[in-house]
Amino acid sequence: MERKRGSVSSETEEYPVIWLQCATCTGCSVSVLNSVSPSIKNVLIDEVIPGKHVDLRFHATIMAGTGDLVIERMEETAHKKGGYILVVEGAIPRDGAYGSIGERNGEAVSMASRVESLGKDALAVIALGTCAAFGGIAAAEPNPSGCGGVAELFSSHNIRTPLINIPGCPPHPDWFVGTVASILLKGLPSPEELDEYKRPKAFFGKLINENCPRRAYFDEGKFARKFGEPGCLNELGCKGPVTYADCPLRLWNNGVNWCIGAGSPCIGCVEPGFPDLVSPFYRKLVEIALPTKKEV
Ligand code: FSX
Ligand code: SF4
Repeated sequence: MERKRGSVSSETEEYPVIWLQCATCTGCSVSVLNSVSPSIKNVLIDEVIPGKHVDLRFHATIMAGTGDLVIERMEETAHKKGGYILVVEGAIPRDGAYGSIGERNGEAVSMASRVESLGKDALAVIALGTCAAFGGIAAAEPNPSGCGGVAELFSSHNIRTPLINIPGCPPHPDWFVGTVASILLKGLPSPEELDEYKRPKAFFGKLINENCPRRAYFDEGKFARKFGEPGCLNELGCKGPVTYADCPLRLWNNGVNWCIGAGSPCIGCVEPGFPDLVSPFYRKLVEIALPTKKEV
């Protein structure tokens, strides 16, 4: 008999996903759960791409089960080498005392050990959010827990599983859903489709500054001196000239607005080194030595 769940049939190709939440504020999950088109219900219940379905097997915030049962399910899913996609949300504390996910033989299993063991056998890993991609807020000075991103952990363990970084604090839901849909549709992204920080160029290919609606003010040197004034927000600390993301075109909250539209300077939340390198947020960019800074 044909098995039906949402619009998913027995003919459908299943893509198991294990989603680990490490040192996170859960903002990344909240952002993706607020995806509007498609809605998260459609992503999880229906076929995002005809004939292909995302089978979310483990996600601590939204799964109904708890305890050994869900850990067993996660480990079962991971038995098939290359048979699942791993999503990592949040930074990974090097010191296991700062975070664990489940137990093995009565002993807590550290987040780092989970990401390492699940990461090495995954088909691909998506580091979702700036914390998972580059360390982010969790890795800000003085970083007592030794937090870092997935790439850092992988390079210290020589893990070569394909990695896609989708930074943002939080990331836009479209960046995640669009990346997953593209993997289902045409496989993993080629190296040319990712930038030097493994971010999909489709979403992170252009500087905020290039498409900013205040760009004319920037070119004319008309700067806001106080919040609420018209003008370019450069003097108020805008990091748009060194930040790669499509926020000015995509907007947030289903197209309602975005940071600069609401009068706030861009804080560079998708860039490696956020937040330390782009702090103080409201200090003019030229006064900060940024390794990623481009001449503007
Ligand atoms: Fe970090 Fe994401 Fe910012 Fe929060 O998981 S990218 S602090 S929105 O939740 O990890
Ligand atoms: Fe827009 Fe900021 Fe660039 Fe000014 S500095 S044009 S506000 S992105």
